[in-house]
Amino acid sequence: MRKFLDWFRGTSKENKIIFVAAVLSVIIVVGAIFITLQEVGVGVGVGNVPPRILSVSLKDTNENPVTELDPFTEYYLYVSVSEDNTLLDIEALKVIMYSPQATETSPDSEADHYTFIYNATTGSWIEGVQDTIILPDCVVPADLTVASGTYRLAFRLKLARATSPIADQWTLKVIVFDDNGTNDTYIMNFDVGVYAQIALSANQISFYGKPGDTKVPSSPQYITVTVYANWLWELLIRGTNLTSAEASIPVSNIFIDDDPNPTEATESGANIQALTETFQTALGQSGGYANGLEINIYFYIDIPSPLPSGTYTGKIYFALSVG
Ligand SMILES: [Ca+2]
Ligand SMILES: [Ca+2]
Ligand SMILES: [Ca+2]
Repeated sequence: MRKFLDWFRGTSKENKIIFVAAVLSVIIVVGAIFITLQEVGVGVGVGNVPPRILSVSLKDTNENPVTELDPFTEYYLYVSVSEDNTLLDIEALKVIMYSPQATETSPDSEADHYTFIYNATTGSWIEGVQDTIILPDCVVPADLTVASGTYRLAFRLKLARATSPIADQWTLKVIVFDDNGTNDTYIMNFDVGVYAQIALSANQISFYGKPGDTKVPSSPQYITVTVYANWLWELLIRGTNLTSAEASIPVSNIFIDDDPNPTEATESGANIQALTETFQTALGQSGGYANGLEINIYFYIDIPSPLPSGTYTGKIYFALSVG
């Protein structure tokens, strides 16, 4: 130490300045503050610090945290960010959500992959799947001159594939980019709840015939059942007896088929099937994820004999069993 001090005292002013500058250089590395000595003046530059994601949370519109999202329902994704170069340095937020059937880089699709981007330069939100961002409910920090803030993405999934916490889940990845080419990433998981819906092409069919007629086709000849389901599904059907003031036709006289020929020698597809008063699977129709799958169901009736003339009415119910 003494040797060092002796050397310090004995050096010229010029050498001392260089020595001090060298000490400041050490501080530069630690504090990331660049200080340069230029003859008599001192210049100061501020370096970039990467943004940092402090927290990410999924909430419903009542602000309750959620771990399972229902399709076609609005949710909020909160992303809290700190940025020592102030929020003005934040360039973009990218949010990617993908199912276990996809990867981060898969193309966007209603079933498996959603991308949301906030572009801070233009102040715009961009959605990869149409009609998924709920713009009026998105929020960005009002003051960008501070070191931290929270962004809120308001969004809805469409017919996203259902998952369960005991199997594979959806992945949610948030990446925050600053204007200096650095970023921070946050990954979490969530589930998508089961969703099922069917639509019928008509809400009424009719038959016309006389006692003893068999396999009389309906008008319209078939009903198209459109299936929307994000999980394993089964199409169910049941009916009621058709009744008039004087008599009734048993529900088992009504038949369904998946082709327009009820009497062919070699049945195609599913076999013609009599309806019952309790739900049963319709023509073996079942499957996995279905987004608008159309199933045509042809109807026929055997008209008993003898039977009083008149109008007989009843109901046929369709249901989707999911799970
Ligand atoms: Ca920065
Ligand atoms: Ca047939
Ligand atoms: Ca058939």
